[in-house]
Amino acid sequence: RGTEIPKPPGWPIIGNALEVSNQGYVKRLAAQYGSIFKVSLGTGTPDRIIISSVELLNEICDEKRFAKNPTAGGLAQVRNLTGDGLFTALDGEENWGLAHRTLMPVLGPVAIGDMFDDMHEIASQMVLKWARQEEGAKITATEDFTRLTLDTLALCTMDTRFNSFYSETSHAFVTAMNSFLLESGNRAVRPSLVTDYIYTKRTQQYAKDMELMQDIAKRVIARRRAAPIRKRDLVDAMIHECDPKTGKHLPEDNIIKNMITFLIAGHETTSGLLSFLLYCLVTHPDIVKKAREEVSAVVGKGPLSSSMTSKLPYVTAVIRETLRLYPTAPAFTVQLRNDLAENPVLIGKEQYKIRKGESLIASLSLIHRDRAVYGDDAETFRPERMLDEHFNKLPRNSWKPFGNGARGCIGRAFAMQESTIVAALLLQNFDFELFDPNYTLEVKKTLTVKPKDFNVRARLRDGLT
Ligand code: MNH
Repeated sequence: RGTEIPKPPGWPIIGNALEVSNQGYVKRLAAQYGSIFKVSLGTGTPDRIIISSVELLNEICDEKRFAKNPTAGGLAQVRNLTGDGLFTALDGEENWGLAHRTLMPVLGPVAIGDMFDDMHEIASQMVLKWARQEEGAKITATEDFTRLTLDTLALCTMDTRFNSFYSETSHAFVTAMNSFLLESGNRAVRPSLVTDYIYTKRTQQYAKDMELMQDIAKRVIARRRAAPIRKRDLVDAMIHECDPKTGKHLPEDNIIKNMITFLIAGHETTSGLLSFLLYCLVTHPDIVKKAREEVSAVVGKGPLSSSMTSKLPYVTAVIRETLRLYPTAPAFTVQLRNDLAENPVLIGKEQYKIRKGESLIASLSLIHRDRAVYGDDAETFRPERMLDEHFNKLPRNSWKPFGNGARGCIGRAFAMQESTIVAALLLQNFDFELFDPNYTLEVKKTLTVKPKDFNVRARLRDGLT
């Protein structure tokens, strides 16, 4: 019963490892083998199944049968640092429930609304920096968005200022994080013997990077313990609140793991989103015109205020459409639930066989371009399709940039508000063009994706600032 999943031929011992270490292998193999295929990373490693259609994604979003599996691929390596923190916790791990219940209220809609002023302040720092640059000068958009999202996350959730806009170089946390994430990705597709015995220098650097991030987190916690400010933010909740269900406090090591989790998960993806958003805008003047009309009508020339962010449906649609074409967390991974009696489970019209222990990777960048749902213009940037009246009618599970269910993104409202503020301010204040008119988009992948070498020029509009 059931159909076996297509699998490209591989080599003895190493399986398809050579192919898989090349960028873009998912797209290439999906074009050849279809919306589900498996690859082997060599003897002793369970096969990876990659899916790229809404029909199959819809099946694996069923939390009764499937659960997040952070023990495969890059995430397994990130666990070296963040362990049972929210993002990398195993399904059902105790501290996940504890942290989830403790932190949901401080990232809910009311709390996010209260963060408006801090978000606006950091966004204004970036606007001023760009406004004070000589007209036509090169703006390294992705780097500045990383400054913005890191500083915003640190200020809003940890009451800490990284002051990244006052430094020419990246913050030490970002440098260590990038080096750590890159190596985590590499370790995931490299035999562990090579990592442990041949690449010893890299392994030492890996340990150093982790230590640096831990030190930064520890310092923030120490400061907050020494001088409690009772700002009801993430750090405050982790230190002082207890879980409403069990009455327990988070253990100290888990607080550190979660702080690092938020510093990483809370800035990298949003920075990528803003970069792709600006790329989509500079390459679509007609869409800039419409979005700007909306911003002019709602915000005008005056300051942006908190209540306006929910009154910009077209800007919201632009953000959603950017996340459809360029989901900056480009994949998530699940496996069959451990407590499931039935094995194998069959999925899809073709009744593909899924066995326990196999990981299923949802390739969002391909799924979000599924023509069965998005039609023949699935590759086109067209925000109209993401206006509420259409968005709310999309088939289930066809737009999943924030992941699925209980393990979906806890920072979704945070990210949406932050990007709405930035998009509105940029549209209000600047005209943009590509720095290099011949720029062609190349996507750079670590664990998240960003446009490679994306730079713009900005011209201040009507002396607004
Ligand atoms: Mn976020 C989980 C995407 C912004 C904190 N996030 C996820 C997942 C996706 C995701 C996808 C699920 C991953 C998986 O199933 O393995 N997140 C995004 C995107 C943006 C984003 C595309 C911005 C755009 N995330 C943010 C922000 C924060 C944050 C901002 C913090 C304020 N995300 C998290 C955390 C988790 C998560 C924490 C883990 C949640 C859990 O498993 O309980």
